[in-house]
Amino acid sequence: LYPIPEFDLKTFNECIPERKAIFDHQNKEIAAALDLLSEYWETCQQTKTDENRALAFARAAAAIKCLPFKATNSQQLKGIKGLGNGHALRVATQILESGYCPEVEEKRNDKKFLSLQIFCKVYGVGPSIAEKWYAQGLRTVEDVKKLDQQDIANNDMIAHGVAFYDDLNRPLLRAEAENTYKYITDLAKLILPSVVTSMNGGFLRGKSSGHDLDVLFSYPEREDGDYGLIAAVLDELNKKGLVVWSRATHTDGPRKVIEINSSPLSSGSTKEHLPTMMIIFKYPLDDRFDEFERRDFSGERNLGPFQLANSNRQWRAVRVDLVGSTNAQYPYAQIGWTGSKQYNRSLRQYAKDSLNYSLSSMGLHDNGQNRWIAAQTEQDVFHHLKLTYREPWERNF
Ligand code: DCP
Ligand code: MG
Repeated sequence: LYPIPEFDLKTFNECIPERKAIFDHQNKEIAAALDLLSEYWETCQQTKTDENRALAFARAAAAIKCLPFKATNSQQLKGIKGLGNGHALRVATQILESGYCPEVEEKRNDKKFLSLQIFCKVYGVGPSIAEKWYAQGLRTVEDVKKLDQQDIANNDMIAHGVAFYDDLNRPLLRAEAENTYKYITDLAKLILPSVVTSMNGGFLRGKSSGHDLDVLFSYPEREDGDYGLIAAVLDELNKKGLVVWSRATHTDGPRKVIEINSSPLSSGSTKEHLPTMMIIFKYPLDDRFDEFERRDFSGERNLGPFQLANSNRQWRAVRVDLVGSTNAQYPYAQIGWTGSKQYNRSLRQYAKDSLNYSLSSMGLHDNGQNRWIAAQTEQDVFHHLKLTYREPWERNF
């Protein structure tokens, strides 16, 4: 009926991580509608079924983002793996036919969803705390700020998330991210000259703004793991008074060296086991670190998050994640921390289903042969996975 030249549905459906999605794809309205439904079910999840709905709509949105043509008729969307022939296709059809999907608009304006959405934008808050706050009668960030800080004071992450809500929800611009990246990696190179660094996450995929800066470090393998590099970088930043808040994960004790015959990786979360430092960082309002880092911040040291947020400050709070990997882990860590989240999911699912491999940010494990597979570069990883290499900006699922 509406044949699409050079689009072969069979090839498109064969292998999902063979697909490409650039940030500026051609079907934004449909993808946005499906992404909203995914966000709705993720935010309002009460049951495992809701969580699965969120995943299904995220998969459907990803399929749409990968289409190499602008859809004009729903006939063109039939039989697409990931989109399916049910609920998501009906939503896509309505958007195509009338530019409007009543279900999407109803959910977008749902009062409870709007509140939960605001709560989930508080750093450190997920669907379960959001639901709890809603049940307590809270509706807005102002309501949360008014909590006599009992509820939030015993979680310093959330306390900072609330206090710096406006700062942390202002998009981080690429120039600001690059500026911060340079400042932090220059410091790291003074500590360990052989360190290799990259700016990963959404910026590497070509986004012009993001919610945080993701910095990945790579260093030679050593018995005691990570040279303490991430902690040493944090120390330096702390000495200069540039850290508002930080929390380390996965830095307890020497990490296991990747070795042949060690136990298979779990195929769960993406960020497992790599030492990570989550930071709320002071970014100079005038974008200039040279003068800024010489300032005396000692007066700010003993202020609580709310006092600090309301003080007369010359900086904006910005989220930075520092992630460490050994040189052997680096190609895998790069893929894991480049994302997108949905791209990683499809890659891991494919590795498991088609090759019986477990893929994570730490490495690739052949479960059949019970061995780890080494890689020097991201290209090697794609080769091991029997996939065509995709550039980071083609991974915007
Ligand atoms: N990641 C993942 N699974 C998660 C969270 C993250 O695979 N649950 C990976 C993919 C992300 C990367 O880590 O691209 C960085 O995480 P961010 O949350 O910073 O996501 P982005 O950088 O992609 O987006 P943003 O612009 O919001 O920072
Ligand atoms: Mg990011």
